[in-house]
Amino acid sequence: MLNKKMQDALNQQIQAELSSSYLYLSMSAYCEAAAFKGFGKWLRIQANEERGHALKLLDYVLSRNGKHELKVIEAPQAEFGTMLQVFEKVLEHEQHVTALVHKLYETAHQEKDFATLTFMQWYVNEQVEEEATAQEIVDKLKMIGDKSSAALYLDKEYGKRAG
Ligand code: OFO
Repeated sequence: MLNKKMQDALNQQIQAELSSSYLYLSMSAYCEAAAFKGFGKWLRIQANEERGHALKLLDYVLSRNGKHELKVIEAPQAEFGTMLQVFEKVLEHEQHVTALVHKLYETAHQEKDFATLTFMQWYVNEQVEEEATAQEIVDKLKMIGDKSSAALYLDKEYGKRAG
């Protein structure tokens, strides 16, 4: 059974993951509307992944006989600027999520909740991968500068992401 502190922290993280999903869905729509369909698709898949992260946490809370508490999800912004600015925002957001995941991991450690500690390891690893991927896209977009043909090539490449 989860203690109250751990349960609250996990419910808070469900909200953070759903907020990420909502933010990426907004970014996806923004890219689509700006004719960057590949980045739009990439971000739509990312939005679905974040929702998956939230569901995994929810299932975990339930499996530990905890009480779920779904919180309000604020509306995300709708305008993001250039593609570089879009992905700089993705990177910044992932760094923020990493800090939240680490905080949750730390709480599990303090509470000596070893099951949650083990469960959260997956999220710690996932964040390493997600930050690296976002950083790579930012680096490539910086590299191409304002060459629109290169931007379209990258858009096509990232649009190959499979769900
Ligand atoms: Fe990339 O945020 Fe989920 O964990």
